[in-house]
Amino acid sequence: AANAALAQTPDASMIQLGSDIPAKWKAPEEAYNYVRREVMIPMRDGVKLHTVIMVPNGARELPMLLERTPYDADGFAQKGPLGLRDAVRSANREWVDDGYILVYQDIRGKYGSEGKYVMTRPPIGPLNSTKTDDTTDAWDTIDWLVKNVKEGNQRVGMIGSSYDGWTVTMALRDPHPALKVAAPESPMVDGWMGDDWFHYGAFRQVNLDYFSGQTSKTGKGSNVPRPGADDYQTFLDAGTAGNWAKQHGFDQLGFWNRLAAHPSYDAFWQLQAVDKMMTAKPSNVPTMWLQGLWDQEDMYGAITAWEALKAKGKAGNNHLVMGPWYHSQINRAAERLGPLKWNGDTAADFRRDVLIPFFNTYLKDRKPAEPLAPVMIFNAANKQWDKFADWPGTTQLTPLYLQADSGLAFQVAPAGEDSYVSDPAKPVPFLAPPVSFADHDRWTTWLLQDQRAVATRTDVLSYKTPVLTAPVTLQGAPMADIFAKTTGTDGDFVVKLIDVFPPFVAEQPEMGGYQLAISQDIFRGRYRQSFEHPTAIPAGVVQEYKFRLPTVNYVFKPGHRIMVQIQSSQFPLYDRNPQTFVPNIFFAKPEDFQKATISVQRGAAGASSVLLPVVPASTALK
Ligand code: PG9
Repeated sequence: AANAALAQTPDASMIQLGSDIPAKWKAPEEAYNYVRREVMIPMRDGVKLHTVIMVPNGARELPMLLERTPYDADGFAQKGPLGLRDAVRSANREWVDDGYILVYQDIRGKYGSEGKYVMTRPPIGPLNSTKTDDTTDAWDTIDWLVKNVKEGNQRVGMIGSSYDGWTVTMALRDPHPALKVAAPESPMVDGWMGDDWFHYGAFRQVNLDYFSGQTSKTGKGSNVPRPGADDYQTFLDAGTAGNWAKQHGFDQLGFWNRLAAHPSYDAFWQLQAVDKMMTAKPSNVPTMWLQGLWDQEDMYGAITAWEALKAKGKAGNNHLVMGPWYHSQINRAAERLGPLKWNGDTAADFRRDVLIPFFNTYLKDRKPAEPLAPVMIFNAANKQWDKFADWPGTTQLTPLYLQADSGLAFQVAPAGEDSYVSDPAKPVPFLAPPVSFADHDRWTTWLLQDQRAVATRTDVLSYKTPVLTAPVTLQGAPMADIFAKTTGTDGDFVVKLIDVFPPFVAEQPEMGGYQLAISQDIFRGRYRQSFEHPTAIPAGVVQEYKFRLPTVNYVFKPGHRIMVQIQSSQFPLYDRNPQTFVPNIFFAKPEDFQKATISVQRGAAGASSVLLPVVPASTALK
């Protein structure tokens, strides 16, 4: 029988003439509840930007939610799922439920878009000699959208976190009339002062992988390969960030070269600081500035931009929201943050109950059920949102002074000092080694780790109050005000404001004695007199280091203690200060790295303190 089958003459249905791949394949679309359009939107200079538009079936007169991203628009709007809810990223599901057209665009020079990529492209002007920037690109995009998306209602809202939050801020510099509302989430606002690249001049080495990932290719580049699993050792062996960059071919990367040539707050940084641009031309678009209270990447931007607009009289339409979130957690599940647990998903609830109603007010003429408070800041001690008519709760700061014997009190201490040796060969780890920058869970929660991990080191000073018998409520930004001398000619100061939990916490035993930093930052000593013009620290002479710490809305409860920790490194997140003044720390030589004895002053010689925004009673709205 087998032989008989072989002998059979094949008929025409058995033979493929030509290719098995049709010249043009069209997948049936009936089963989808949306249409996915990919378009190339022309900008004023002819460059076309790749844009994905997700339109629900049957849409009529719907607003558009626009996100401009350097992180691959295709990835925000998958091709597979039949339902729009599943095709968009999870944070956008509530928007789909509410009835929105979702638009994702690759910014110039990234992924599917034409043109040249420039890192957080400065605005047209002294740093950008072309005729386009992310303000004109947003304008041209919105103009095209309102003219070409027939299912739209001629109104656009812009949203996005981090880099995508920065693209929102750039659109606000000269908003298209159809841009009716905006939400920059954890936007990068000032890369030198306190967002991604530096904090008060201390360089964040975690970004070295970002530079190669983002600027070695139009698509996604890779992280730099490592010689071992522990980034503490890797970066110690590299010596300086400059060395490390050189070893890994970074001299080919334009942005790294510009950043490394501008370690101080010169015109390069000042002319691209978004809050400064906002002050020059404040926007009237209703805007909700959002960020996390433990935002490990862009802690500085949202509140600073909100303050800049407020100072320009933009109060009515200018909202501030600080949630119990790590960086961009507003777009993820947020039932907890590190060891802290909340009642429900603080991000999803917020998106549904506050953010979307805010957008609907301007895009759908739908009033929110309750009027929106100008300021909403989560109180992590009480596990609740507090609403405020204004912020901060007080502009009066109360000094909490360092005392002898590791004490901390609201009275000035008698004169004295506490010394430690800061050794660049053994910097204080920002996370207990082994540490990997690629470990997402540890990276997103490092600001909340138990500071007992470093409290026993001899190069970390810890001061604490007695056990509190009454609550101490803070509503605003604390300031570190440290008087210190050093045997070196440069040096860093890290100051942490910490809530020390009671020794036993019955409802969560792992929190017994926990040292939770509620606000912390680093300051590079050479910038104590000027961010633009660094100066050597005179060895052995007391100097003042005064800098603002991240904003808090917090209650130290009875039974807890307030703690302040001071140290001179947080490695490998921040590059090491050689403690010898050199023109550019990126290119310090091995011999520049020297031990230094730091003597922190108390009392008459310099009353070191942390200035606290203490309020006698909460100013939150009832
Ligand atoms: N924090 C990231 C970033 C923002 C802006 C510039 C560079 C990096 C981000 O999450 O997008």
